[in-house]
Amino acid sequence: MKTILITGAAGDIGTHLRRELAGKYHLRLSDVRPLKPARGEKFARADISRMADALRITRGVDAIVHLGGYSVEGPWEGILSANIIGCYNVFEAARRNGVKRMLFATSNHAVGFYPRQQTIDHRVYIKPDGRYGVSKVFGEAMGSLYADKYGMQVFLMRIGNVNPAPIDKRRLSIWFSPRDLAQLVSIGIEHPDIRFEIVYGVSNNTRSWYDNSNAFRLGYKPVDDSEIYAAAVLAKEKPGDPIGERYQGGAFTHVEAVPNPAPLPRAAKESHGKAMKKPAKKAAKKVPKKAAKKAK
Ligand code: 15L
Repeated sequence: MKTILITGAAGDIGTHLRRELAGKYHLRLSDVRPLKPARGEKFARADISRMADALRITRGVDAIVHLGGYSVEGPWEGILSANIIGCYNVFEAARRNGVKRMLFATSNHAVGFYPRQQTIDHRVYIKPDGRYGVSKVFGEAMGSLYADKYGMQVFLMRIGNVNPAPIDKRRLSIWFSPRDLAQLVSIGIEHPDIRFEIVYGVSNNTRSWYDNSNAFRLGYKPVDDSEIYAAAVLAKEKPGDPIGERYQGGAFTHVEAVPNPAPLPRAAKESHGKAMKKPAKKAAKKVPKKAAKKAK
């Protein structure tokens, strides 16, 4: 049985993946947050923005499913540390530890500025829709470099939205059911001929914006289609967000319009769901000059 490291294992995708892959692989998990491992799993708490941590968690594994990082649009500092420095560290640590195969969770937001009328495949030019999208493009570039320069076998999954069911109109086009996620990840781990591949991490959605022929060529046969949820989802859909409606990336395309993308404009918050509702960190309280002098 292969040993697989899942970074960011405490997140939504990691949680679904652990359940779906249980018993199929020896699962090593890492996250910056605490996590209670299930039977057969091993957990190591790690901050991937530190190279020493990245080296520690990538030792002795057959493949890595790199999910760890900042998972929505947000302040540059957070994205820089988790998705640029952290992503670099995971690839580089994997190389130093001789890990042959890397599955990287890139995102639909690496190409989110394509209009919804256009069907795109794995060969289109990148069109990131924010800082987060740019960070995912960075990960894709790392994959390309490490495949070409070091012979790492790299499988890039441009993931849509993983959920037990699609949550809004946009997600009807990019929904990725947990069992289809597990199938695609298994192909990324097992396929004998992976060198460098880009695939879309989505189910077999009738309303899809993707030509996922590269995944199908590698044997992916998604079993779910969001269409069975369409009537219920559309009945609940709130109107509004004309800019987001134009592009595949939805509101991610216009949160850049504000000086600091968190907090977000109302429309963006509504169409991004829970993850983007996190309030921005409050600015540190100013210490009055007198008190500051006293403290010295
Ligand atoms: C992503 O890349 C995010 O990680 C996820 O939280 C969702 O927001 C998803 O995209 C989406 O586009 O729905």
